[in-house]
Amino acid sequence: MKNLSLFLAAALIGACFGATAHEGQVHKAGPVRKEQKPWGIAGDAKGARRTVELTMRDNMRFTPDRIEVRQGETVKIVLKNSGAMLHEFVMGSKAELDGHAALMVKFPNMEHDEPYMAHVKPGEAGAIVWTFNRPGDFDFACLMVGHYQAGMVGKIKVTPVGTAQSTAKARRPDARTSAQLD
Ligand SMILES: [Cu+2]
Repeated sequence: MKNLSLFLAAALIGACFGATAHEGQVHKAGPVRKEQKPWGIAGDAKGARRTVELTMRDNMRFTPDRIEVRQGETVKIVLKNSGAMLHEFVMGSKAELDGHAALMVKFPNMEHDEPYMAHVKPGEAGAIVWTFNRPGDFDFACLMVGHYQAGMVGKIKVTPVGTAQSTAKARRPDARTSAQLD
């Protein structure tokens, strides 16, 4: 029964995401797998050089509500639930989160789990390790029914490697290594 509902949920998410996903991307029902997403890919804990801690509260806010990383960084994201209700952390594009949130409204008990999500019970903490290997502006949200709609969302900025270098150059115009890069 559990397997069936998991399969059903995965199929629904696949069907939903399929509409907004990049062409050629295949969504399969099944166990958690490492899959390249526009906002990165599941990382290995031993590759994480940095830990970012977010707190989720019943006022429907994440603190902080912004994550900034450099392209290529593997980050351990620790999610603390300081509220009295279940919260979750789901990364994605705005379009995918919108679609997923709408599905949650239709199927509030839908089970969903992917490496870029964490579901955290009140008073507990969860963690995910993620490699931000693609630059861009992405979103994260709690998709529990009512929470997303109440604005329980945040932003992720992944700075491209090239931009990070030119920023460093601008700060240290006379540095030898910068000159060599030119
Ligand atoms: Cu929430």
